[in-house]
Amino acid sequence: MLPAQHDWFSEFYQSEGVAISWTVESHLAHEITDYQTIDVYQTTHWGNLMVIDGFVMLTSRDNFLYHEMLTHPALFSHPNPKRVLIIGGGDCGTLKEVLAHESVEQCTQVEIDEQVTRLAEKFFPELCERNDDPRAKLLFDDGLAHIKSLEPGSVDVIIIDSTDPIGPAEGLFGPEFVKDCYAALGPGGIMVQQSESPLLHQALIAGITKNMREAGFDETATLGFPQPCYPSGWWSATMAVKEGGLAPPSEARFTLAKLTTRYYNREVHIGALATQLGRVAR
Ligand code: AG3
Repeated sequence: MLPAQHDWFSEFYQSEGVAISWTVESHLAHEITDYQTIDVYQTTHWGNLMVIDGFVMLTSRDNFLYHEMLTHPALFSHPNPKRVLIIGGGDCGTLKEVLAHESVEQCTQVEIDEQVTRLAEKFFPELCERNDDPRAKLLFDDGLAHIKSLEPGSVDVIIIDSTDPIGPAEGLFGPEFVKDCYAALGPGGIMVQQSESPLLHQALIAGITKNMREAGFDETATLGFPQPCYPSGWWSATMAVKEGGLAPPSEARFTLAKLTTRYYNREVHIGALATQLGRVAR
């Protein structure tokens, strides 16, 4: 039962004429950093809610969908992912999923805003459980500059877990960054990028796909998945492979990985590829 009087947080997604709201118990944090404004709310039904510049980043209740779908299809598309790079991802939910793969020897996370991680440690501790894993390296730096500093061919999988393509994340959606990712990846390397809503952002998805093709990637695929807390409730990840194809894992490989996921599994992976969202977007 809701109290008669309650406060609401709303994300107003003006450009699409839609908003989504949560009833909130309290406003846990409000920080203005060098990059953005971060708020955390305690909601009545969705656990904690993190908001950056008015846009919802995650809730305790449904973030597993996004983090699992951004991570596992990409890692399983590589034959033996050892060196993983996360650009953004400050709440550490993606890092946690990456480290569930035993093949991974090193996972570097490059988040521009340290405060995102500090607030995640405080208000989303379940996502930060693996931050002390010896394979994890947390850097607070500019991802655009970091990628340029890498040895060519030194990474197996790059995951771009960013905000919307405005503000500090804008360059992460541009052609130059995609070319830099291509150079940093070894043969068979995979890049995956959170690519917004298949319903609302088809032009953006088409642009990401075009950038990937033009950078030299052999194959691309856009995987859709539900994400109730984001505009339209339907979200996507766009993957690309440097030399090779984007096949789901064999049953044997999936079973051997012993993942404890809540949404992702091999059939979901196959189904997400079958939706051919990339083709719809083009
Ligand atoms: N990734 C944010 C996706 C953008 C959400 N957009 C919006 N609410 N308008 C968040 C990072 C989670 N690890």
